[in-house]
Amino acid sequence: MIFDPAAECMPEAERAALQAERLRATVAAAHASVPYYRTRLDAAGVRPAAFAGLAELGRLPFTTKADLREHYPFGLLAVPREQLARVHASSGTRGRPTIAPYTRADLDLWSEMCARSLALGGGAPGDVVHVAYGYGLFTGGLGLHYGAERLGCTVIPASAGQSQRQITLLRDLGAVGLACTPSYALHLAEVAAGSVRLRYGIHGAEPWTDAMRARIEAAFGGDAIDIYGLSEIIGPGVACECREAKDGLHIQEDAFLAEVVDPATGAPLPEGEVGELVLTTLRKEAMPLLRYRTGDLCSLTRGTCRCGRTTARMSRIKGRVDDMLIVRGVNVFPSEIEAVVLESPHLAPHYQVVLSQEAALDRMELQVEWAPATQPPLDDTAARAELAHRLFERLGLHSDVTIHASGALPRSEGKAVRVLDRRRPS
Ligand code: DLL
Repeated sequence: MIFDPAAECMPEAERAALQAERLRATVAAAHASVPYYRTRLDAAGVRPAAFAGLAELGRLPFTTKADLREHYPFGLLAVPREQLARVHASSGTRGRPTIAPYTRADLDLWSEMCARSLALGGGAPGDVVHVAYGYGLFTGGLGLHYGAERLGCTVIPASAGQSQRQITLLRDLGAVGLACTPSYALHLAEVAAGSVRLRYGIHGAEPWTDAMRARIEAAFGGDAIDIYGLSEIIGPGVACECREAKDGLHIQEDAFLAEVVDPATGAPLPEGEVGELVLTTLRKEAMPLLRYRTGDLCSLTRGTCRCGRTTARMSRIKGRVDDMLIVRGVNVFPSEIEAVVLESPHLAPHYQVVLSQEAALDRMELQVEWAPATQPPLDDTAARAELAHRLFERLGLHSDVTIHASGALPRSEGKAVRVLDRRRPS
C-alpha cells in the first residue's frame, strides 16, 4: 500500500512547486530565527523576501557537521528550547554527540515518514512489527516504533540485545515485520536457524549490499528493505526502498530536498552520478537545515517507479566521504570488500578489516569465517589465496586473509564495526 498517495505520487511539476514554496518558507524561518543562518544568508546576499526557490538553491550556504558541533547543543534552534518535545542524539565516533531536537510537529512528521517507509517495505495496518533497533538516544528504535503505530500496526518494542528472547518473541507473537540493522538481522537469523519466517524486514543505519540482502531474504523468507536516514535531518524515514522494485530508496521529497554534489568542489552533479548527498529540510520546525552535507555517497534517479510513486530515488549508500579507506594509496570502500566476501557461499556474512602498519607500510588483513554449514578444509591455504586473489582483482590491493571457525567474529546488535584501523595517525 502507499501510505500517502497524494504526497508520494504527486506529479513532478506539482511537487517542484510545493518544494519551492516550502524552501522559501524554510529560508525565511532560518533567517528570522537562527542567528547563524541570518549571518550566512546575509553574507551570501540571499534576501528571503526575494528568494526565488529551487532555481536559486545553489546560492544557499552549505551546512556541515562542523557547524552543528560548533553550535552544540542548541545554537541552531529555530524555536525556543521550551518548545522541544524530545531530543535524540547520535553518538558519533569522536567528540560531541550530534543533537536531533524535535517539536511536537516534528515528531508527528517523523512518525509519518516512518509510516510511509514501513508501507514502502510492504507493511500494512494490523501487522505485528518487531522493532529491534536500539531504543534511547539512537533514533532507530523510537522512530520505527512511532511509524509502525502510525501505520496501525501492533508494535513489539524489543530494542536490541538478548537475541534468543527476540527469537522467542518473534515466533510467539507472530511478527510479520522486523526492523533492525542489517548486521543484527543476520545475527538474529543465525540464532533463529530457520525458525522465523517474515514478510519483510526494514534494515538501515549502516551500509549493506545486495549480496547481504540475498542472505537476509534467504534466512527469513521475506523482503529485506533498505531504509535511510540520519539524526540531524530527522532519523530513519528520509528515504526507503519499495518492495516492488527494490531499485533505489524513495526520498520523501515533500519534506526533504535532495541534491548530489561533488564532495571536493560542492558543485551539483547530474542525475546518475555518484557524489555526496546534500539534504535541505522543508518541514522541520526545531532545527531546519539548509543544504546539509550528509557525508554519504550515492546517486539520484528521477521518474515514476514501478510501484507508482513519483519521488526521486537515491541509490544504496556506497560509503561515506570519510570512511573511504586509503591503503597504500588505494581508495577502498568497506562495501566493496563485503561484496567480495559474500560472493563465496562457503563464507559467513560476518567480516572485519584490520589495518595496521609494518615497517611504515600499510597492511590490510581481512578476517572472515566459514559458513556454519561448511566443512572447513584442514589446510585453508588455497581458500585464503583464492579470496586474496579476488580482493586484488576488485580493489587492486594485496591483503592478508584469515578464515576463522564459524561464530568466531564479534556479532553486532546495532551498527556493525567493520574496520579496525590500528595504523598510527599520520
Ligand atoms: O542511523 C538513522 C537510522 C536508523 C537510519 C534506523 C535507518 C534505520 P545516525 O545514527 O545519525 O542515524 O546515523 C546516520 O548512518 O549518515 C549514514 O552514514 C548511515 N546510514 C543510515 N542509514 C543507512 C543506510 C541513523 N540505509 C548515518 N545505508 C548516515 C547506509 C546508512 N548507511
